Amino acid sequence: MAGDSPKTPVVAEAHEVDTFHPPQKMLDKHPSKPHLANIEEYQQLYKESITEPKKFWGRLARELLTWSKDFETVQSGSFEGGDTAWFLEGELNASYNCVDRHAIKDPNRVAIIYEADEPSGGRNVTYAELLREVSKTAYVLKSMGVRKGDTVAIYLPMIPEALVAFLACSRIGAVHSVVFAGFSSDSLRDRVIDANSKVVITTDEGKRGGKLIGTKKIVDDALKQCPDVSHVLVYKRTGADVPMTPGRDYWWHEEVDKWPSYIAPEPVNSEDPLFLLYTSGSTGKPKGVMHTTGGYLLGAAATGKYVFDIHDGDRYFCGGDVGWITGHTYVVYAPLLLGVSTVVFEGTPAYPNFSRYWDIIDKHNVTQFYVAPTALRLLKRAGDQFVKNDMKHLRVLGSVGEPIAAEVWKWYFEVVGKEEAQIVDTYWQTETGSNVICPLAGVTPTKPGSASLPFFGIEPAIIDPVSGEEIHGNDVEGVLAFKQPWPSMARTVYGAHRRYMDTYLNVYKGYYFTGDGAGRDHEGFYWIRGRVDDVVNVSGHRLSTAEIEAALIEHASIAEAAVVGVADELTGQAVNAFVAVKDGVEATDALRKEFILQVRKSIGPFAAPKAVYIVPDLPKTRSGKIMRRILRKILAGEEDQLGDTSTLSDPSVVDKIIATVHEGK
Ligand code: 6R9
Repeated sequence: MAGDSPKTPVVAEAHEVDTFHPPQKMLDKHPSKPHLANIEEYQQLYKESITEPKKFWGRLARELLTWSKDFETVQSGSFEGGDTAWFLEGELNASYNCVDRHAIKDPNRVAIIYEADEPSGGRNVTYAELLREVSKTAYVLKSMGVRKGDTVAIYLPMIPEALVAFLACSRIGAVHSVVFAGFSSDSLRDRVIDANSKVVITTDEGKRGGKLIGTKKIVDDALKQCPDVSHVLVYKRTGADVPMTPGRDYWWHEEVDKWPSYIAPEPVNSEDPLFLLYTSGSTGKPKGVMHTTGGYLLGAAATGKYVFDIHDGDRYFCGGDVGWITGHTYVVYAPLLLGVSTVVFEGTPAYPNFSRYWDIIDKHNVTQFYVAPTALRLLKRAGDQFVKNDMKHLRVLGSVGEPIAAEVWKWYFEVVGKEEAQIVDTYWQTETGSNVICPLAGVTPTKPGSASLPFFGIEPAIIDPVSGEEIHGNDVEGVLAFKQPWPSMARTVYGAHRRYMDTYLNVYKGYYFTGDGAGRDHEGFYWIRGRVDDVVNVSGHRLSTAEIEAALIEHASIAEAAVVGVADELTGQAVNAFVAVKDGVEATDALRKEFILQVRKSIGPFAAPKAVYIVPDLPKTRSGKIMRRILRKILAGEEDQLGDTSTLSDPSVVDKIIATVHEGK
């Protein structure tokens, strides 16, 4: 396969989809060669990973990670028992694996390429410097009373100190719980309380797209209702004058100055938690997804190596934020575990102009770039004149977080990659820890819009949602599940194991349920269709409609709310809210603005509804269930396909809602 020219259509007839092979030019500029010789080698290894997972993962775990104590049991437990464990007797330390082993070998190698919001403001951090920073910060956390197993909340923008904070926690066996710095104070409060975090790490302010973000102020507001937080560590990013609470708030630069540059890493058990990360599900309350150390790190390292074709000396740039799983696994863990340079970009793709990503790729000779299609849609729309850069070192262009439309895929390949880099559309979730359905760069042929084939150890199943039975063979559609445990799967929802079981493992017995619909085509390629639950995906951000409804209902004027996702050209999906106001409340533009503000305040600006429709009532069944399907159809302009509305308690509300939507308010 490798070596064929790109764009070779190998499928014709009923399936008019082009298949793209790894471009010859990508292989020509390769520093050596891809880790696997060809697709046959993938197939052979894949087979071993499914039929002999213990042999396969035991070998990879010893090859890619450094263990202070070797494991004996590669895997134990089952989906049914909800007790999957990997590398049981093994002990290791995440920060040792990400930092020390590279700092010892090659101290001057660049670990972090920091690209600040202002193009002139960045700097590099070597592995030796990173080791010193991580050690000092680990000491600071210890001095604040953080012990092995304790949780530390991180509310930081995209700066090198975010990575230092992650690694400082893991160095002493503490659990990081990162909260995306776009979340409001209410959301931060809920996550700090749920995770029992006693220490919070933040900045005075953040800087993004030329705008300042009052991170410390948001933390102060959140902590008014978090009496158990004893310490706040504040990194001075902008020098803004922010209030410091004596005895609780400490400046990062003053604290790290007190401690030595080396602290020994604390070995933890493979199954000790590494982090919590909150994500949205179909119910209102976000879930604290828990990942453990050995298995998660192995997933990150293995996908970094094989999916992104990472080699020594590469410069890897993932545009995701460390506040989401993509940033955890592919800004921090995968590149650092493999000892390459990771770009930490503080800004936005549109500042100071739409060339920013491409300028960064040129400036740092980036070899792999990874971003969500929402950013690509924005940049494609801005125009090709912004993509004048050579970017001649690029070998891999990754896509993540939502389906990528074929025309965006082709633009990425042709205009950004100049047909010299391979596109890898990677499907995965917060819960899977690392890529699960994805091509291997340099090896797997791809089709625009398909996430292609399963990663090692992932055995996908397409299930008929009506019968609950697995549908075998190709050319099938259904919901996507996995048949056997893999190392980086989430182990629980923090403090809510029952919820974990009910959401992922009890839906179809013996399977892990993803919550996504998918098809498997005639060649066994997977096509992800999107969520089948009440989760919407706005600009690659995962939001729960129930969570937004709960936020709206907090407003004194709202009686009831129903939120649906609608297709949006730029953001993939957009949030639309229908609200029924209380008696006597008048529908005004000012009120609509207040409702939007309510969501921004309660969750964060990224969850704000794009449209709010104030309607006399919501379409409900006689038992009171809101028929969101009808709202979706109305928004899609499919009013003639509403189906049977006679079961509604008041069918006449439908016409009123249609009139409101047509009016645009
Ligand atoms: C990594 C991440 C997970 C949900 C997932 C699915 C959607 C992710 C995708 C994709 C189509 C892809 N998703 N990658 N859909 N193609 N390549 O995004 O994690 O925030 O937990 O979201 O995102 O719907 O279930 P997370």
